Amino acid sequence: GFDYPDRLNAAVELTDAMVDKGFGDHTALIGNGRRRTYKELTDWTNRLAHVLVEDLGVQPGNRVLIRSANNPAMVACWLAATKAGAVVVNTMPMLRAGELVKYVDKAEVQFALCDTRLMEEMTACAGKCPSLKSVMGFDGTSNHEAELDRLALEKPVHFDAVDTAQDDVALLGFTSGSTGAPKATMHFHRDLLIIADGYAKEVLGVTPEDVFVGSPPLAFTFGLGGLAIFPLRFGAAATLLETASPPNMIEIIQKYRATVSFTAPTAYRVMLQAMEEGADLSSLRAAVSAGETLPKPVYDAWIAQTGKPMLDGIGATEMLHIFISNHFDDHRPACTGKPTAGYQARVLQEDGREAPRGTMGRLAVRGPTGCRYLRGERQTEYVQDGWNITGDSFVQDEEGYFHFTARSDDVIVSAGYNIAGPEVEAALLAHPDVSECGVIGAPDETRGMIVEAHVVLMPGVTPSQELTTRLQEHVKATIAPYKYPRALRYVDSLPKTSTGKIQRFLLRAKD
Ligand code: 3SK
Repeated sequence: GFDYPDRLNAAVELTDAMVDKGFGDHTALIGNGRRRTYKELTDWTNRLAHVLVEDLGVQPGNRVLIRSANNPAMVACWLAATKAGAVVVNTMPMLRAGELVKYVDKAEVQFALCDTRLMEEMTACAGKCPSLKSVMGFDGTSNHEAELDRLALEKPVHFDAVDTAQDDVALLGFTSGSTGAPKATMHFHRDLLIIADGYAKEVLGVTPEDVFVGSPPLAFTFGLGGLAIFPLRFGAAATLLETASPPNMIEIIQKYRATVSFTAPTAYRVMLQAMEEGADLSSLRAAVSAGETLPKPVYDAWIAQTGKPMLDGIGATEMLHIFISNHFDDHRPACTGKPTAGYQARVLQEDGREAPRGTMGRLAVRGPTGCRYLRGERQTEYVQDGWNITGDSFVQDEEGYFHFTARSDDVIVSAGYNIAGPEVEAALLAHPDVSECGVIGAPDETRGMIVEAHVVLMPGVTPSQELTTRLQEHVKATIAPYKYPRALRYVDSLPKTSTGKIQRFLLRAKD
C-alpha cells in the first residue's frame, strides 16, 4: 500500500524534504544551459511561493494556470504554486487564446504565470476571462528579467508551505478527448507521489544516479511525471528541453549521459537510426514508450541494438500516469504488459461483464489514483463500481498480459469484422517505404465501413498505384487479410496533438 501522513504537501516532498535527505548538492534540473541543485531548486521555489502569496494574493485552493514550454522555470513555478496550496493547471505553449479561455473558464482560474515570451496569447485570453484576476510574467530562460523573478530575488529562501491534506486537490489535468473539448480531472497531493512510489520505483527502479530526458510537455501528466516528479522523488536529475525534437534529445542523451527516456515510438525510430549511424546512446538504461502503439519492429530493433526491452506502457490523464506496463524482467512484443504496483485491470464486454480471455473489450482499471472529473462531468460514465472505464480496447491473453488493440473510437466495423485501426498501422509501419500512418474507417455502401490508411512515405519514395498494391499485399501477408486497407491516401504529414498522438478524428473529418 501507499502510506502517507494526513498532512502532505507534494511539492515540499520533492524539494525541501530532498535537501533534508542529503540531496542538496545533487543536480535536480538541467535546462537553458544551466544546472540547478536540489538546494537551489528548493530556495528558488520558496522565493517564488512568497511572491505568489504576498504579491499576487494566492490563497489555498485558488487555481493557478502556468503557461510555458518545458524548462526549469516552469517546474519551479509549478512547485511554488503547489507549496502555496494552489491547484495548478499546467498548459502547453502552443495553445492559442481561444483554447486558453476554455481552460481558464472551465477551471475558474484566478491567477496565471506565463513565460514572457508567450504573453501575447495569454493577454488576449485574460481580457475574455472574468475569473482571471492577474497574470504575472516569468522568465523561462531563467535570466531573472521578468516581474516574478525580480520580486522573487527579494524574498527569503525559507517558506512555510501550506499545510495541505494528502487528499487536497493539487493538480488539474486536462484531457482533450477525441472531440477537442477539454475536460479537467482532479489529482490529490498524494497522487503525485503515488505515481513515483508505484510505477517509477517498481518498473523503472529510479536511483539518484539517473538522468531523465524526454519529449512530452510538462502540461501533460505523462511529462509531469516522467520529467519532474519521478526524478525529483528519487534525487535524480531531469533535463528539460523547450524543443524536444528527436535530434535535440539525442544530443542531450550524449551530452549528459541520460539514463531514462520518456517519448513516443516515432522518436525511438529516429534514435535507432542515429545509433546505426554511430550515435552513442548506450547510457540509456530505460526507454519508456507511451502515447501511441509501439510497433513490434521498433521493439525488436531496440532489443537488438541495446540488449534491453523498451518499456511500453499505457496511462491516462484521468488516472494521472501509467497503470499497465511491460517490465524489464517480464515483457512481450506488441504487448502493454501487466498492471503496475497497486493497480488492477480487466477487459469488459459490451454488457459490462468481464470478456473471455483472448477477446477484445474495453479496458477497465482501478487503483490508488483514479478519475475525478471537475464538476462531475462524465464521472458516472467513466467510473462504474469503482472501475475506471477507459476509452481503450484491449485483449487480455491467457497468461494475463494486456494487449492494446485500439482506442475504442478507433475500432473499424467493416462487413461485420471488428478491425483495430492501430493494428493495421503497425503492419504498414513494418514496411520500409512507410514513415508514418494513420488508419481510420471510411463510410462505404457495401461494407458499412472500409479501412482507409493515410500514409506518409519515407523520403525519396514516390506514390504510385503499384506501390499501393504492394503495401496492400504487405498488410495481407502480415495480419488477417480482411484487415487490409482498401483505400490508401498519400499525405505529407499527419495531424497530431501536441503530445504526438495522431488525431484520427481529423482524418475522419477530411473524408
Ligand atoms: O498513455 C497515455 O496516453 C498517458 C496519459 C497520461 C499519463 C501517462 C500516459 C502514458
